[in-house]
This record gives sequence, C-alpha cells and structure tokens, in this order.
Amino acid sequence: MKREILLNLKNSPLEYISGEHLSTVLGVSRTAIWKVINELKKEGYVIESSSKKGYRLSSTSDVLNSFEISQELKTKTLGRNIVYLDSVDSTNNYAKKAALEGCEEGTLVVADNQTCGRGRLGREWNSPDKKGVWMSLVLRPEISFDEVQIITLAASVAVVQALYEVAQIEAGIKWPNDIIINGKKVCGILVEMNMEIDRINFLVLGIGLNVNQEKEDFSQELLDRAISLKMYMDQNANNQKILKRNEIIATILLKFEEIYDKVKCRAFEDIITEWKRYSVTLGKEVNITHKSKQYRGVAQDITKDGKLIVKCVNGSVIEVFSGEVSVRGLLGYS
Ligand code: BTX
Repeated sequence: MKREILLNLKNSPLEYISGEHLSTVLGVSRTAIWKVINELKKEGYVIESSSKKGYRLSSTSDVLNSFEISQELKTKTLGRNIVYLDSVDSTNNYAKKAALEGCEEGTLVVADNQTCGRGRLGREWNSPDKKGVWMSLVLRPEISFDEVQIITLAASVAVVQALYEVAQIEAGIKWPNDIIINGKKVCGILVEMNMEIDRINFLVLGIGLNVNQEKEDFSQELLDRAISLKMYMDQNANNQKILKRNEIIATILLKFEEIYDKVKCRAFEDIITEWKRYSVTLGKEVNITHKSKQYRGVAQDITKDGKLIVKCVNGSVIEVFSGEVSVRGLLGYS
C-alpha cells in the first residue's frame, strides 16, 4: 500500500490529495492512510499535510531506495537488480561479495552512508549519510587486464555527461579518475577487479559523487580540494535545480550503459575521443608520482588503452598506467 500511496502523491505533484480520496481509491481506512504517510515521512519523504486539503509530496524530497531508482531508470540491463542499503562499510566491498556469489552483470549496490568508503591506494573516501551518491556496479566485460583502465575512462565520461544532463553542470576529467568542477573534486571513481591467470572474472565500478554537502560537511583539509553539486549550484544563482540522487544515479547508469556498449564492441577509440573532450589534463603541465618516482612534464595524449603519455622535462616520453597526477592550476599544484 505504501508504494500505491506514494505513486498517487507523485502523480499529483502540485495538488493536495485528500485522505478521503486515498482511502476510497485504496479501500482502506483514513487512519491506515495517515499511518503510512507517517512511515513515509520517517523514511525521509517531505509530505505537507493539511487537515482540510490532505497530503502533498514536496518536490524537495531526496529519498534514496530501490523503488525510487527503478522509477527513474531507463537502462536495458544496468541497475535492473538493485541492492539498497542504509549504511554499509563500502558499496565496493558489498558488490564484490555479491559478484563472488554470482550476481548478474549490472547489479547496482547503493547506500545512503558508507562507514569505510575507499579511494585508490587505500585512501579514505568521505561518504556522509544522505549527502552523496555512493554506488557500485558489478561488470563482467570481456577485456584483458591491460584494458581495464578503459572502464575508468568510460565511467568518467558517463558521469560528466550525466551531470550536464541533470543539472547543466560542465565538469572536467582529471586523469585518470577525478571529476572536477571549478578546479575541485566532485566525484571519484574506483575500479577494482577479480581475476584469474588469463581473464577477468568481474570488475566492480565504484562511483562516489558529492551531491548535498555544505561547506561544513567537509574537513578543512578536504574543503580546499572538494566540492559538492549543491555547493557549486549555490554559487551559481542561475542554477537552482533541486538535486535528486535517484535521478542522478539513473542518468549516470543510462550514460554509462551507452558507453559500456562501446566497451563491449571494443570501440575504445570512440571512448577515448569522448574522454579527450572533457579532459582537463591534456596539454597541461603535470607532476606524476608513480611507484615513488616523480616525473614532471606535459601531458600530451592518452593511449588507446588509457595510459597517459607525458613528455618529461628531460625530453623523454613516458606512458603512465596509473599513479598520482597533479595538474598545474588544479588541486593545489602551482
Ligand atoms: P582517490 O584515491 O583518487 O581519492 C581519494 C582522496 O580524495 C582522499 O585521499 C581525499 O584527499 C579526497 N577525498 C576523500 N573523500 C572525498 C570526497 N567525498 N570528495 C572529494 N574528495 C575526497 C577516488 O579515490 C575514488 C573514490 C571512490 C569512492 C566510491 S564511493 C562508492 C564506492 N565504494 C567505495 O568504498 N569507494 C567507491
């Protein structure tokens, strides 16, 4: 009954619906309706109640759950199996376990809160409750170990395109896995894999996107380098769209599905071309830290499997598979 009431309220976003009408349509008492409305409120739905007019769902509700995501979803396969969790150590950890137990490709694990969100190289990913999109997708692509980087690049492109579609925000990509707005990190991508000697069993694509944080939600250290969509939009008074994590997730999945189809048919060049359109790294002076070595030079290009090509100050040209990159003028490298 909860879903039916919710659908009725959603179908009438501007008008109040009376308790009497709901009780007639659903064949239950008005007290039963009132109880469910209270449950929905506890789940986080903002419902305006008026003793005379009835109930109206506020457009500011940003409730995350499988039902809400599937209402928005337009994909063929990705996200058709959704695991929603209030809180989890890391959605990547959960997705890995699900993958080991044989879950289907495209299974989405999403949480309101992560207690041990992870970045690359064992770093922490700050994932406060209800403030962001903390999600992981299980993928089983037929690619080799050397080609895994293409998934990170494809996901970066999908996130950038989704942010534009959902909120007309023009984000950039810092190689290999940071999505940047106004020079600050709004999203990070973590791809982890499980493999046998000669093939990949599965990948877990983790995406962490800051959505609703205010300045106070970040530590002083992070504030210098991190931003949320809300913080950005508050600075740009002309962009006042209400952000809904469900809609953002569904749009990322749709954009990623389009580009993942290109991975499947090995159209890597197309993905690279898209990636280059959004890159804030290419053509810039970069500092690379890789396996405790430091390189300085200009990022010239990326290879078709996603390695960064850097012309170093000593004239040599290197290809970097992964590592820490700082780009002059971005995130504190000057
Ligand atoms: P990364 O190693 O590139 O970035 C981690 C670094 O980013 C941290 O050391 C810190 O400086 C900074 N940082 C931490 N939290 C945030 C934040 N919320 N916003 C901006 N900067 C931050 C990036 O790793 C990959 C992150 C993937 C996160 C997703 S969330 C869903 C999935 N589950 C999980 O445990 N990880 C992934």
